[in-house]
This record gives sequence, structure tokens and C-alpha cells, in this order.
Amino acid sequence: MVVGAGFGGLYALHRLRALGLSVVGIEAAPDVGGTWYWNRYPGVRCDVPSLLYSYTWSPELRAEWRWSERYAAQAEILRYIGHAADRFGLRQLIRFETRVISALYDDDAGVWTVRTNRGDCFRARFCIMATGCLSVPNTPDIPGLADFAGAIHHTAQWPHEPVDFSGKRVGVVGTGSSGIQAIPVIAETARHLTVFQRTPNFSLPSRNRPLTEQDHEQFEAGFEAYLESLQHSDFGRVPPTAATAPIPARDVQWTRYEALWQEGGGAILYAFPNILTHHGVNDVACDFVRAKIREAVHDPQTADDLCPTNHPLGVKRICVDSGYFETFNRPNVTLVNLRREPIERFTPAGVQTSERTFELDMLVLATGFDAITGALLAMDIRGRDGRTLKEAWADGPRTYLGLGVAGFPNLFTITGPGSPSVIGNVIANCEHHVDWLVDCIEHMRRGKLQTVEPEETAQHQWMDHVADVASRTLYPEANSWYLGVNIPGKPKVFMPYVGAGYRHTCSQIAADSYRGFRFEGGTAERHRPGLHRDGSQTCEPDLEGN
Ligand code: N01
Repeated sequence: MVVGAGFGGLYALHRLRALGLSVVGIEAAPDVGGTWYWNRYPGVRCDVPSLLYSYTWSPELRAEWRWSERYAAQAEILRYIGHAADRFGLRQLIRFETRVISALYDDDAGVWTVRTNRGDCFRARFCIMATGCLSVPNTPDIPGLADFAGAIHHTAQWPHEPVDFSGKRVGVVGTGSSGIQAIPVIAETARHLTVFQRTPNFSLPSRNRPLTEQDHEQFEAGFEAYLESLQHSDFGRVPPTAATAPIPARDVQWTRYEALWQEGGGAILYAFPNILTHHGVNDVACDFVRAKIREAVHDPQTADDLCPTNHPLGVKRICVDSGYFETFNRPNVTLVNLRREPIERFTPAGVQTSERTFELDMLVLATGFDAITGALLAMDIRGRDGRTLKEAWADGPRTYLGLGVAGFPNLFTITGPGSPSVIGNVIANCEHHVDWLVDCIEHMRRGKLQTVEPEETAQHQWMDHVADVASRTLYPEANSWYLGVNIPGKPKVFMPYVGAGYRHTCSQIAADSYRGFRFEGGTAERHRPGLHRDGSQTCEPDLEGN
């Protein structure tokens, strides 16, 4: 059973079917794409170059697909995912418009009983949760929101029909990556755009452009080296040299940042090994970007309000934009600093802050996600002895390598908490997890092993390590969704793994007989294909392979 048909889920279906297992995918959307299916707001693009934001596992797919832009727009990315699904015949494995509501582990039989909102019931030996890190939209509980008379669109649940802003007074709440991408595009046609900003964010220019023949050739020429670098380098994570790296002089840093700023994209984040660990280095990077914001924005008060001051650069996912700061020079755009004048309530006509009233025809909520754990905890997942995942994660998520959870046998989490997950290139991270778990399942088949799950001790040590690595960086200094603090009541735990050598660690553990994982042998009852009664519901044939 593979839950989710985004990049991770599709690749898992492909690999598991190739193993000879019977597989089924469950997907809430009517089509493949995961987060790229839902996030179709104006301006949405990837923030990793398209050539890298691609599957690496199929030379055929690589040969027949040509990205048109340096940072592809959502429609092109969705076409790519759809093409991959068709190319490898994956759609027929998926039940669309179906949502998993529960997954209960049957201790005696050693299988999962999975139920959906459509009343399906499956018995699956393995559950692969490819539910995505950014798939549960967050709609903040702001008083009066339901009273607003105009249209309300969340960036992560954007309508399929084109949304017409012309002649409208539009309000955007939220200035994370989604808001920062949407704002310049909405401003082009809205009569007036009011941006309600609680926290200013660092954003770097994408310098998006059409890809040239030369870009494609260069990428192809460097592809093997890129693959190799994925094995060893830790793009977006803190390198081992961070602690001992020299502190570059301010002017050396400034020159480097200027070159990278002109180049575009997120590379400033990796300009120096200690940029995410050393305040002195990071402060210069912050000064550099703030100077750029002041250069771009004409009104000094607006520029000041747009300058981030309460967190280091890069410790929230860096935003990559197309003309974001310049948008605030337009006469039809107003920035409202919610730190000075908080929203008191929405009214049928618009927004009431502590100081003013804003009349609006349309509201765009770019307010993010219940990230990393949201989709997993939305399901009623019960492992050994009926223990729920919610109970197991009451104080924050606990996994081993971000791949498995103690007490939840044969359940794998693709880009789960405690893995690099959202740090760096998420597609590469998904591929790595799928490859690892497929190897693990093969290992089990060879050894006739029935179940695998992390040992409590190994999981405990891993989570301590995840926390320890994060504490030696500047990451915990921002109120970011990495820490879960954007969701009221969510435990404040730094969820991604930002250490170096993650892939190496996973490989070593596998090579060392899956150190820290516990396997159980072939004693579990084996089900034959056929319909199974489970309570009042009829279950689908087993998804067990062989
Ligand atoms: O969400 P966010 P996002 N009143 O959580 C504000 C990925 N992504 O959807 O910071 C007022 O970053 C909140 O304010 P504050 C990427 O990984 C990638 O933009 O909490 N404001 C913040 O400004 C990214 O990091 C791309 O003070 C409220 C905003 O809403 C992740 O998705 C594109 C509020 C939420 O920002 C999430 O980005 C888009 C309230 N009550 C997204 N509640 C690519 O480029 C929240 N906010 C691939």
C-alpha cells in the first residue's frame, strides 16, 4: 500500500511493482502530483533548478523530457509528473479521490488493515506513507474569517479555473514562499493589492529564464558527477567542516554574495560552510540581503518593514522570487506590517487591524502548512498493541532515520521527520528513501523475514542525534514550520535532519545488517489472496506479493 501519488509515492509504486509485489496507491486528489496538484496559485514555481528538480532514476525519462525554464512553473512540473506516471503505467495502480482514514496493524497476522473514506478496506503487508511534508494546508483561526463576503483562496487549495484579480481589491495574508511567489503576479492585474505581513522573509532573486541548448548539454555532461554528488554531498545540510571553517572577512563575503545574487537562486545559502552555524558569518549575509531590499524598495518605511530582523538567513526555507521586493514600488500595492498593527478581525467587507479598516473583494491565504507530520497524524494509524501514532508522537515525532517508527512494523515514512526531508532537493530525498526501503524489503524477502521496525533504543539515539545536530546550528532560532511552531498546540521539535552524511549513514546501517532495526521471522500468518472479512467491511485481496 502506497499512500500518496506525488514524486515519492509514484516512484515507490514503480519500484515495488518491479519487485513483483502487488501494489496499490491511494491518492486524495483526482490525479497524480501531490503538492504540485494542489498548489496552482499564480507564480508558483520550484525553488530548485528544474534540471535538478527531476527524477534521476530513468535515463529514458531524462532523454525525452526537456524543461523549458530554469525554474519551472507548476503546470510544467505537473505535466512532468503526469508524463512519468503514464510513461511507466502507474496510474492504473492508483485509487484516486480516495483518502486513507485509518491503518491498523494486526499483531497476530502481521498485516495492516487500511480503510479509506470510500469504505474500501485493504490488507497490506507493507504501508508506505508517501503523504508529503507540505500537504495539509494551514488556515489560521482569525476571528471573523468565515464572515468575509468575498472569495477566499488558500494558495495550497487553489481553484482549477483561472482566478481573475482584475478590478479587485485583493488581500494576501502570509509572506512565506507561497506569498512571495504569488504577490508579484497578483499585483499585475489587481486593482489594489494589500499584503498583510506578520514576519518579513529573506528572499533571493531566481533570475528565472528560458533554458538554452547549452544549459541542457552542460547538464547532460555533468549528470554522472551530479549523481555521484548526491551520494556524498549534503546540499542544504550543515557540512562537517562547518565547526572548523575559517570566518571569512566581511568584504570577502560581500563579494561572494554579490556574485551569487547576480547568478540567482538559493546558492548564497551554501557560500560558506559555516553560514548556517556561525552568527558572525550569517549576520553579514543578512546585512547583504537587507541592503539589497533597501536598494530595491523606494519607500524607506516599506523597505524597513520588508527587512527581516528576527531570524538568521536560511534557517527558514529560503524563498526564491521573481521581482518580489520591487512589487512594493507599484502604486497599487500596500504593505501592512502586522507587527505594528495586528489583524483584529475579518469583517464581511474586509480586514480590521488595530489601526485601520481595509475593504477587500478577495482574500488569498498564503498561510502555509501543518508540515512534515500533518498528513501522517491526520490518519488514525495504530501500531502494535493498538498504540496510535498520535500517542507515540505526543511530544513530537520520533522515528529512526525518518524512515520507520518503533512499534509500527512494516510502515515506512518517505521523507519522514528525522530525515533531511524538506532540506535541499525533496525529489532527491524521496528517491533515496524509496531506494532504501526497496532494498530493505528485498533483504526481508531473501531472509524470509516478515516484519521490520526500529528498535526503541536506536530510534531514541537517532532522535537525540537529530536534535543535537540542529542545536549546533542557527536553525532553531527561527519560528519556522521546521519546528512546528506555526500550528497551535504542535510540539516544538526541530523535525528535519540537517546533519552531514545522511545517505552514508543509511547505507552503513543497511550494510551492517540493518543495525537498529528489528526483524521478525516467518512466523506470521500468511494470507492467501482473496476477499477478507474484517469487522463489518469486506477487505480487498491481500496486497502481499509472491
Ligand atoms: O508557508 P510558510 P508557505 N496571521 O509557513 C503567515 C514550500 N514552498 O506556503 O512567519 C498573519 O512559509 C506566516 O507568518 P509568520 C517551501 O518549502 C515551496 O509560504 O508565522 N500571518 C508566513 O508569513 C516553503 O517554506 C515553494 O509570522 C500568518 C506565512 O503565513 C513551504 O512550502 C513555493 C498567520 C506562511 O508561510 C511553506 O511555504 C511555495 C496569521 N494568523 C511553498 N498565520 C517553491 O518554490 C500564518 N501567517 C518550491
